[in-house]
Amino acid sequence: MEHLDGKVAFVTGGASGIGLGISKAMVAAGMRVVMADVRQDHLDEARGWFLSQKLSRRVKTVKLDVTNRKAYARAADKAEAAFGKIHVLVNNAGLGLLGAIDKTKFDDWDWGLDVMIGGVVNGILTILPRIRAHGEGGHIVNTSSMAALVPIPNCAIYITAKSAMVGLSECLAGELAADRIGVSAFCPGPVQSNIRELGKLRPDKYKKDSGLGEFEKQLADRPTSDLWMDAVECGERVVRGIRLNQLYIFTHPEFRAGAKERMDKMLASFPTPPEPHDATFMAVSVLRPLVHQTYTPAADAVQAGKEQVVRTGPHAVTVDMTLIRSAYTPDSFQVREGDQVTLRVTNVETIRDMIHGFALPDHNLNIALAPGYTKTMTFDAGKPGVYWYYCTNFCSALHLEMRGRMVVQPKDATVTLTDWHAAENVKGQVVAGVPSTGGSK
Ligand SMILES: NC(=O)c1ccc[n+]([C@@H]2O[C@H](COP(=O)([O-])OP(=O)(O)OC[C@H]3O[C@@H](n4cnc5c(N)ncnc54)[C@H](O)[C@@H]3O)[C@@H](O)[C@H]2O)c1
Ligand SMILES: [Cu+2]
Repeated sequence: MEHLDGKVAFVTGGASGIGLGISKAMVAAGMRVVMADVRQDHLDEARGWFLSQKLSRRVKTVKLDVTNRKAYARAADKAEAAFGKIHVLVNNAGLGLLGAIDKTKFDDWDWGLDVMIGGVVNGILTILPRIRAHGEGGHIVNTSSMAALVPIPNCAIYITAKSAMVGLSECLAGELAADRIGVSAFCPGPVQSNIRELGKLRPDKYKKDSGLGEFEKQLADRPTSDLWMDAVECGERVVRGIRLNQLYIFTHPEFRAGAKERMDKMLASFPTPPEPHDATFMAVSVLRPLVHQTYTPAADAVQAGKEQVVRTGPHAVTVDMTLIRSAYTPDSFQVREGDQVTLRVTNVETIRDMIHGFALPDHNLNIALAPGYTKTMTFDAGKPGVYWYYCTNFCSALHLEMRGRMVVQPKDATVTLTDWHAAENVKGQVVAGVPSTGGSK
């Protein structure tokens, strides 16, 4: 969403820490913001700050526990009553629930997932239909964490919930794009906030079966470091991410290396099966049953030995071509500037998986063709020149031994190039295919 001026945001956990930073940055960008939070003291303090800045008309505070679906609908009603339409939903309310897996108990998991996943689901199901309904587009920000991309031990509940925000955002981004609703997974690193006050937030119903009481006490005493990012600066990045419709909003460049390491590990874990070009590493007995394959040529297939270049009109040429490693037949043909060229190519390989490419630079052609397949392409030979076509596939891509050239003769040229079929071609006769010279070096 490029233009934020006058738009309305609904920010959960919006009265403290990062959520308040986002609210402040949004108001600075001309938006109106509904701050929804479960802590009344945070709401009062936040309202007090906006009052002191003479900006209180631009914000509204609503007490809301995001796990309460009925209350969520009422909060959305209040937001619309105050500001009209909601354009941006920031699912930010969260809990710094850390602790080793052996310490966690069911109430800890239930609380964490109810707020950090359930609360987000409630937000989306409550507010997304309202955003769609006004048709002006919008944006959803789901607060994840760098910890979802660079996982660390001893925070299984937190990482479970925050990883879900990445997947959820990626899924919704594709789904909502057509309605001009952007989605971002917002993954901050350490930011100054009140996240250590976890103990004050735990509702009674999640207290019976908890193993994290000791941890909550320790966390309360943890000082906030000056090294952590300022919450308003963090909020400004969110505003920028909404403007640019960034799928991922990141704040801390120092975590890039860790994220790369994780991604590299994933990529390295994909299976890489051998293909026929790796045959030198295979036992013959494995290979033999694979190499004698036959394909029933389709009706439009070009047969080996029947390649030809035919002028079919004053400005039209048809080229029937075959390809087999490492040669195109013909490996050279000529047309005139302004011709429309119809190229029919058949891969006449009989070895399974022996896929070849055909790329023709400057003519927007780049295909891959499996054995037995035929493809017909039509293009304009609009500019005189010599254009090399080549196989882009693994077999011969590196040293380009599988290649040929198309010569486009200038319109007014009187000189005929001495290519093997050039003269016949210009006279408009049928030219029989000749065997390729293959990888002449
Ligand atoms: N601070 C960081 O370093 C950091 C890093 C990565 C991600 N995050 C995430 O950022 C978000 C904001 O955290 P913060 O650090 O600003 O903490 P914070 O405690 O300062 O703010 C969170 C706010 O959410 C509210 N909240 C908690 N449970 C709620 C509920 N059920 N319903 C409504 N509101 C509720 C709290 O009252 C609080 O005002 C969280 O999702 C957190 O996981 C924080
Ligand atoms: Cu090839």
